Amino acid sequence: MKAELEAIQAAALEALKDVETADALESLRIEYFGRRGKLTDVMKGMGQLSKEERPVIGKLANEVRASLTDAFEATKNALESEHQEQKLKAEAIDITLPGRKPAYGKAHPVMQTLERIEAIFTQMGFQVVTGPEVETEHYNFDALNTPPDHPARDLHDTFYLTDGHLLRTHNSPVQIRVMESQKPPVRIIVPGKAYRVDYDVSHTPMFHQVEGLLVDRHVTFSELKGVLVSFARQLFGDQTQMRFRPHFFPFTEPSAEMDITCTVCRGEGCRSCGHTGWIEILGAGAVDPEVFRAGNYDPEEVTGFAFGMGVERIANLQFRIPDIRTFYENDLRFLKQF
Ligand code: 2U9
Repeated sequence: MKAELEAIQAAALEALKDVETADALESLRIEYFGRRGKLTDVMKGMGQLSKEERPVIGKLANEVRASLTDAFEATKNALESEHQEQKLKAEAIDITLPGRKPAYGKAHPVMQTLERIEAIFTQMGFQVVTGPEVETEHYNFDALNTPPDHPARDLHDTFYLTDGHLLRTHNSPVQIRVMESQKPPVRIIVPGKAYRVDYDVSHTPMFHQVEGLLVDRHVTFSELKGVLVSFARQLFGDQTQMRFRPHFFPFTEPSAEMDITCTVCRGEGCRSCGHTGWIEILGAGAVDPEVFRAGNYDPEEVTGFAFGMGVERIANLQFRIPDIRTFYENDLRFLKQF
């Protein structure tokens, strides 16, 4: 039996040398240590040994078992660390490879124009204020001296929501809100989105406006002209000429529209300017006393001026796009050009 144990030990150690996988190791383990394994069989036969032999062989059997258990454990560890090493090798990252370039985005052309407009007015001391796009009829129309039968209130022009709410048709409600919450003097611009039921080559249902409001004691119309002339020269260049034409808005009195010499023909007359040499860029006027009252300002104490411009329209003078709806089709081939 001693010889048998030694043979088993030698055979097992020899077989372990050839083991290359965890599965093969497990099969070998079962072959020797399993319920019907070779070592197990010998151990079972111990009962037939004589009293004298039993402790001697028993000791040897235990030693063989312990040494084989150690050898199996060592092989298992060796296989595991080899597997781990191979895995690390396969997953190795070549840090010398050049990285992937991130896809850089940039501001939408309308935002580029909006930012230029903002920069000019903030440099003149105007503060940027924003407000809600969902408004009430009060802030969008009533407070701005727009009569109940004014065509702007028409269902065909205004997006009405429920409960007397609507999508603001201009940014002017924000100025009313500022007047309600802040004492004069006020010098603000209001950039943001406005909404009108309109869709053609020069109108989209959502568009951007920059409106402005300046209120103080003794503000005059000539200061309004000074601010707007300075603005237009900075945006369109020093050679640009301007003219003011009388106009009507419910919220300003007197009111005017400002034209600049056509950016395409420089005033010669062309298709872009309808052969007039002039292009309208904004509306403006002295704040109507009724509007001051709606904002809780006393028209006997303060005067002021306001102006408003459509950002897409101004962006288009810069970029000359035949159809401004293309601004909002999200075609990257179009947007990447700016
Ligand atoms: C208050 C008082 C007065 C805002 C003004 C305009 C003139 C104007 C248009 C330009 C092109 C709108 O985008 S557009 O269609 N706007 O011409 N807006 S004065 O007047 C105000 C606003 C608020 C409290």
